[in-house]
Amino acid sequence: MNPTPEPAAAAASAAAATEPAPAPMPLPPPGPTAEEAAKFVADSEARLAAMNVDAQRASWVQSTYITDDTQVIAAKENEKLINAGVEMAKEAAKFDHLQLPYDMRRKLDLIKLALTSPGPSDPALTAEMARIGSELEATYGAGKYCPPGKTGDDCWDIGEIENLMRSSHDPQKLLEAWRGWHTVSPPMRDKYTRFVQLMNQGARELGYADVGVMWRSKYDMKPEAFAAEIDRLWNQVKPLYDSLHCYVRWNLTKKYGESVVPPGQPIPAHLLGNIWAQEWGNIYDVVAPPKANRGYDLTQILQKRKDIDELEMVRFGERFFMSLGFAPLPKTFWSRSLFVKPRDRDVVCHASAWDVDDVEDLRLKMCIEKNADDFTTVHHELGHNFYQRAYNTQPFLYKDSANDGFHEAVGDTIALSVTPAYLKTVKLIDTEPPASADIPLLLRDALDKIAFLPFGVLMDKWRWKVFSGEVTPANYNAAWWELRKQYQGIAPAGARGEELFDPGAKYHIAANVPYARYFLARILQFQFHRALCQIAGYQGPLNRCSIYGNKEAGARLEKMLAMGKSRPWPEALEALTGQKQMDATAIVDYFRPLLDWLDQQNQGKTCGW
Ligand code: X8Z
Ligand code: ZN
Repeated sequence: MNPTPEPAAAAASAAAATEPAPAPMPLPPPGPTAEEAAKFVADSEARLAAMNVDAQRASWVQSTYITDDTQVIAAKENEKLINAGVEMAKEAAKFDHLQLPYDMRRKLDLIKLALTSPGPSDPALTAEMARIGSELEATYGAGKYCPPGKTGDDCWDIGEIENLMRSSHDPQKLLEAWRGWHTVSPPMRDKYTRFVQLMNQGARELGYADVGVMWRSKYDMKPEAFAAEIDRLWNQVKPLYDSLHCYVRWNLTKKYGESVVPPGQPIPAHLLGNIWAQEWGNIYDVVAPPKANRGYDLTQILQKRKDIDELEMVRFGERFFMSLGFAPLPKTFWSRSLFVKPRDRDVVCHASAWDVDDVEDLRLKMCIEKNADDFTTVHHELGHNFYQRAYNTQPFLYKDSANDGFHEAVGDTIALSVTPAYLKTVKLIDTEPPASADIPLLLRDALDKIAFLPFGVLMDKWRWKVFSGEVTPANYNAAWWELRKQYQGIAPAGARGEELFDPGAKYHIAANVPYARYFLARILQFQFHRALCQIAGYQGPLNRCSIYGNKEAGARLEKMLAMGKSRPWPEALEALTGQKQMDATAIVDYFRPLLDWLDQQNQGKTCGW
């Protein structure tokens, strides 16, 4: 970054013109040396590794036992980590001018970019930021909606809200649940505003224009190039989304009437089977053609099978990974994880996978329900855990995925192999549905996978604008709904004023987890799936390919996972797929038959919004 000034050399050559040059003296280098850089990297890596374990333990207890005390304890550990992270990032920048061996340079860059919420150098401000961060997540985790006249156990938590959104087709009830959940976030609004100010101050001290630029700098490319990459990929898949939107809206209008779902207008956000309208698979029965038969309904199967409990759902996931050649999860996974919502306390139910000691203390935290969504989510989370274990012999700074989209994509890739043939093999269904079920099956998949894409883009589009100041606290909500309309073609029922804070009703905003990763993962998982199916020698439609039991595919996957973050992500991608670019043609290929079908269905209908 900084050009190396060489004043001493210039002075010496000027002197040579007039008198004989004296014997050159060995000059000390102008800044810190390569040896100092090596020592700094080694010390920092060891220090970060130690602090990280403490912070993870505190955070685990906070998330599985929300009280004022656990919030304070977690905030303090996080504060220590942020202070150290900021100090190290500044120190690391002092070596920018040096030519260094690959690993040292990469690790210094990783140290500079490690933080998600950089704090200001004033310790009081970082303490404030860490406290707010902890409170925001706890507010979300403990969030409940109490219908009029109800208290205590009669109030609805996120699980109950999600269940209602999943199963009810009563627009009034859906709207009440939708509005109810969105009462959880207005108290976050001012705190979030302050949180953004403090993070931005921290990011600026580290040399970034704002924290959004810092987030976008984590992808082995320039931040502008990353933003362009998101747009490129989105434009590749947008036609799929537009077709699905058109088809779904037409069917919702048929179901609820033009006064509820007006043609040519955005779809009301409460009618899509999911509180955030991010995945629509739960309204499959509402929008599927009357005679379509996909052969089975996994939610119904799981609920009927009394021998399958929540833990057994996790065992299905573990067995899948084992069939690929991965070692079983450690015993402590089963004793330390949280699998079901405890009755006696508040926990952060939003699913996550942990690696507390960065070696083998793997854990799952999830309030599992017996339904198809959670069957998929279990695989998603185990993907994180198996990734964590695969890279556990890497040095600490490389104990991460190639980029964060990779971490989110692995378990989903496995879940793509949960095909009818697989379900038959593991005795969840008796007979495989015939080829004629493909369109219904693909439609069910698309309602989750394709519907998610614009949501995956807009979450961080909103935050990037908030961080840059383009969106101010005075128009947080308006900007949110503008993006929801622009990308997703959905709209709230009724006005949503600025006294509300609808973005905060989504976990990743409250908990400050970047979201572009999930969009990348939707693209990558189909690329991984296509490659693994090819490695497995599979020929046939991609939606019928399962790599279950295929050791060759497993070994190839493991090879990429074991690289951790040691190389730039295009190399990891190449190791698995032979491609160096993220490529949306895989998801398009997968859904091709459905696309043709949707286009037929949409003929003569009003599309767009
Ligand atoms: O947050 C998650 C996982 C944990 S990393 C459950 N997901 C995103 C979401 O729920 O919004 C998985 C899909 C997208
Ligand atoms: Zn995840």
